[in-house]
Amino acid sequence: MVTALLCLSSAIASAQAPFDFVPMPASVQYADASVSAPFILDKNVRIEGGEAFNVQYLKDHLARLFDPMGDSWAIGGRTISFVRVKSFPQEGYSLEVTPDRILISASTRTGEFYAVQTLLQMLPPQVYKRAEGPDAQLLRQWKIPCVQIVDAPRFPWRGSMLDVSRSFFSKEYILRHLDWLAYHKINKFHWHLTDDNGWRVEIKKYPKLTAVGAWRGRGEALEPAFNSGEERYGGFYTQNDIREIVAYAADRGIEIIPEVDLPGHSKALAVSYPEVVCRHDADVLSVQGELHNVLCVGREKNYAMLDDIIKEMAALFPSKYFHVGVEEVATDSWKHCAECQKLMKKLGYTDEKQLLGYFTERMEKILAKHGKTMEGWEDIVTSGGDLSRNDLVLVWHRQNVLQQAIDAGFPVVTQNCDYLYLDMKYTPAERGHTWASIIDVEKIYSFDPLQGLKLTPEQEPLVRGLQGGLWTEMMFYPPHFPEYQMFPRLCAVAEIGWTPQAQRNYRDFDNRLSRTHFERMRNMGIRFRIPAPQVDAQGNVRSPYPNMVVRYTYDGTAPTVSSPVVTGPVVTDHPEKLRFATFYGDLSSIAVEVPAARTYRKPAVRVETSLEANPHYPVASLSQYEPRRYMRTARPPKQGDYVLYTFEEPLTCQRITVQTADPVNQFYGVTQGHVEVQYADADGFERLSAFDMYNRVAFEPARPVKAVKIVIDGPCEGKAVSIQSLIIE
Ligand code: TNX
Repeated sequence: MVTALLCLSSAIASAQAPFDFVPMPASVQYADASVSAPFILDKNVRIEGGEAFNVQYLKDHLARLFDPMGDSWAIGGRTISFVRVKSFPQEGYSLEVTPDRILISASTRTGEFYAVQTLLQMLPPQVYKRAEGPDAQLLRQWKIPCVQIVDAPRFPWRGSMLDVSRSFFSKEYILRHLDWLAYHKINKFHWHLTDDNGWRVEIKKYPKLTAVGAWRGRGEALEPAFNSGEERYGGFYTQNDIREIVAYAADRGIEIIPEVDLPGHSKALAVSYPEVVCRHDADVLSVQGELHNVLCVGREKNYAMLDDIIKEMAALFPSKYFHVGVEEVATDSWKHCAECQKLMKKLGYTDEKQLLGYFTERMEKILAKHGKTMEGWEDIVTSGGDLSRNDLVLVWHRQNVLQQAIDAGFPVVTQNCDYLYLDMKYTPAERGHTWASIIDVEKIYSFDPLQGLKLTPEQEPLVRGLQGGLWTEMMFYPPHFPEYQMFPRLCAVAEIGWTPQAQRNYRDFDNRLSRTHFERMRNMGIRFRIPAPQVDAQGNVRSPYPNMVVRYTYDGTAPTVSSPVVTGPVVTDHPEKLRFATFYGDLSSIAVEVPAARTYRKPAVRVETSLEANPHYPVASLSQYEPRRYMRTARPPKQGDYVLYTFEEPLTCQRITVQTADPVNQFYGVTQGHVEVQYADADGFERLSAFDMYNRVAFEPARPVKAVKIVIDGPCEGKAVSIQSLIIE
């Protein structure tokens, strides 16, 4: 009897107030809990009204909490009632919880959908978990304290950009991503579908775009890139996939804006249909080092082809906007092309850059013909084209560029690279780009799209909002890195876009994340980033959050879920081998060390190589042991090439790490090669292992070492290979 009672009471849980909403609604007013009874949600609550999809979505989620026996939602006195009230703004709603009724009012199905999202955040986090089989822990009921929420977003544009060219993401992954956006009331998905390293959208009239342009690897038209390896790598979305994805998004209040990046970033298009690029053999490289990736603006047939492509895509994407890129174009390519020069003369232009303006004007017209308004990166403004002020400008540089675009009269969305580039590192020790900034959660949260701007009242509505952007050059490892880079930073994007500025507070946001939202995301299946523990020089360790533990190892390996938890002082004679990581269930942070416990040695070394070095990155860098200096070759390496490090004195040490790829971007590593060692007491070289996925070989020499040799075994990725100084402990 007693046991039964205990079970029962533990199954009746109660939400804590305040609720940990993310993003925080504009207005939340709790009723006095001492006088008003809570609303009791159980399987007997009836749902009244509501748009069919929203009701089903709510029911599907509630079925993860309550036993869905029969059609029990149809009986009982308490209700969740949806009503349509015209006066609400487009995405706004109110949600009123009283003891007998949850009343949701909105003017649109999207407003209703967002009210449902807010309601889900009043429920336990397992509402986000697809309950699989008998392990589903069902509740008997859940008490929701009475509250009144009146809510609408601060900005109409709250977006996520995903580059699916550099890394490919399956249809299933995109659908999951859309779910995650919807849970955060993010309403735009900017789908960067094409770039130099892969064309990802089926175009019936030009089948080679995906037969050829969607694949890279050895022997493919597109070379291996970003550690995708020798094997064929890639993929694309069929038009049916796209229809399915677009409809799935629309149900969840998300508009998908396709991007075809033109006229630069077009290597994948150019390898599929080589006639689209200028005919010349000058070595004009794009910022990313691509050759021949710019469409010929003087070739009239290109516009007919782009018209065909846009026609097919315009039919797939109901969005009013269509993004045509226009950034980072190596316009010098047009300098060496007879057709482009002829066009320049005809138009009376004196600078190739003006041709970019001409191209954007042409694209605007083609898009208009297919019912679309042009969207482009900020470069559409600076290109000098005579453009409609309906065109939407996506600014990726800083606030001064946003101001310029606004002053020129364009509506704008910011993806400010200092705050909203989700491919940047969170902290210096983590993986990611650094060229724009290092962006931890607090920094992104601190951003206000209006900061630094001087706007007249008429200009203010031109700022449509913001989006976080994930470029995917660096996603190949570690596993789940895209999610790591996106979350929780996208939670901050959601709140910046939704919550009134005056109500935003980072400490409060961080508390909401750690108290509840991390658990929600875990149930959503997001492998989000966990911050590393703080470790000081004395070996004192602190977990970043009270509900996360720190695990450790003694042997220099990264801690795993089965490593011991730090509960008191960790005693060891070898502090240099200690590694710590924060764990939240099976999600873990990067591993960190006791600062300065490892000592690095810099023995005199002579370096010779068969490789020709780029003069800016000389081989001499390799004897200097400076972490930021490295050697880069002038040409791709060939089989048999080598780099030989010979120590002046036989070297006794614990460990040598041979690290290739550049230390800044981790590009251009040795992907096919191995390391050999010559011991001081031996004549020949002994073969060690091949380079791993991190383009690295580490070994612990048992005897004094005379020399270390890198040997290239086959073609490597990219146009060069980068080699760092040895790391010696
Ligand atoms: C710049 S921002 C790019 C992308 C890169 C990104 C890497 C922009 C419009 N172009 O092509 O992937 O930097 O951070």
